[in-house]
Amino acid sequence: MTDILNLIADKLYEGEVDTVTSLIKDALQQGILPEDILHSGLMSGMDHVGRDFKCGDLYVPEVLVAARAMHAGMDLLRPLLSQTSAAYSGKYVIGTVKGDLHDIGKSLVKLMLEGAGFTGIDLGTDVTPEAFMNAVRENKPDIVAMSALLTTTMTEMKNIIEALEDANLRQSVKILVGGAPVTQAYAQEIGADGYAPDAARAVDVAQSLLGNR
Ligand code: B1M
Repeated sequence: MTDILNLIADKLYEGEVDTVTSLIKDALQQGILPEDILHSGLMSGMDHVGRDFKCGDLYVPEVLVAARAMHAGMDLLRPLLSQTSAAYSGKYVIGTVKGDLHDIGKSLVKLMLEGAGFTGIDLGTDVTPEAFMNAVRENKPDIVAMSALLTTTMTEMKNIIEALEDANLRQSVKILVGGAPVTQAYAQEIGADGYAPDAARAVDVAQSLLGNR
């Protein structure tokens, strides 16, 4: 089992979209759980990409093709991971904040929320405070979930909370924040209701914010 998962991680690192998808199909046929393929295959490959990007061994174009392979893999796993018999948990609006194009972590949070019985709207990346505010007004979600991956964009989360306050919409939603540079202390400082370090814990925090557990 670990051989094929390691191979998925390696091929994701190399950005080989077709090989990644065909290996995932093989792994599923071998009875490997979608959760294991996600964590020990795709996410492990993406971690390797992140490490090498940080130290300058990989550049943006290579990271982009790896991200494309990650998305292709997640697209294959999505129907399996979001198959749920969970009762309805609540409604979310999710997005990556203005100026930030990173969408993999946000998409994972969305996937896990759906697997836990949440439904909602994905506003995508580079989402302005106005777009968050309009989405809250139109869709009346229980939770606004924001992701930021850059230290320069995480400050947008505060702007979104302020925009919701100014529009008298803040009290109607719970605000959940996350992303690599975000911390519990930062979440408290900007007045968010909850913080989660990863997608699985985002679901736990969302459930507890809504009093579901
Ligand atoms: Co960029 N990038 N990137 N990048 N990129 C990082 C984030 C960086 C840490 C790399 C590094 O230097 N070490 C660094 C940020 C440094 C900082 O500010 N602290 C960085 C930089 C600098 C940049 C550019 C500025 C590079 C440049 O152009 N010179 C540029 C900015 C573009 C922009 O957004 N305006 C840039 C561009 C890109 C790509 C476009 C090439 C690509 C994104 C492609 C895409 O998303 N479609 C990219 C990528 C892929 C990365 C790394 C390598 C991987 C991010 C990722 O997808 N990880 C990243 C390095 C790293 O993280 N190690 C890096 C996998 C994903 C599953 O993890 O998104 O962290 P993550 O999500 C986690 C948790 O954070 C959490 O749950 C997930 C796990 O379960 N989480 C939440 C996320 N959102 C949450 C929300 C929640 C709760 C939990 O509640 C709502």
